[in-house]
Amino acid sequence: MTAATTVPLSTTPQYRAATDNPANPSACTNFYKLRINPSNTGNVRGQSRFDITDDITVTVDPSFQYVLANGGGTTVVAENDGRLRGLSGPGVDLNGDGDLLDSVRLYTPNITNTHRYGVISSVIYKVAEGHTVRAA
Ligand SMILES: [Ca+2]
Ligand SMILES: [Ca+2]
Repeated sequence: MTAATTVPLSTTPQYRAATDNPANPSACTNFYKLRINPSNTGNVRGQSRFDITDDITVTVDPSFQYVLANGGGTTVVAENDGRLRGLSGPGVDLNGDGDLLDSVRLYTPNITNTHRYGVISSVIYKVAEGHTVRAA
């Protein structure tokens, strides 16, 4: 009879590759705080109408939309990646374990800032009493 050999779960290839293993840099990608997308949004609209003649009316409706938004996102970065080394540095020990050999998932959100201008205008022509044509 031989003694059973126990292999720690954390050393099996299946566990190291598991998506719920925090030591796996490709894991934990569904953590909701990495996907938040707050947004500051503002909209301003104007309305104007010009009666050019008794039969012709022009409308001009300008608008402006401002959006500053965060799309969330992550990137797995090696501790000796060029973005961390700079021109001549060795890198950064991101996980604090004393070496520069690891890859760590970093929060790398994408930011968008949009200024959207718009104008909607039309010309309304009264062909006859009760009949109008509008081109917008
Ligand atoms: Ca390290
Ligand atoms: Ca290490």
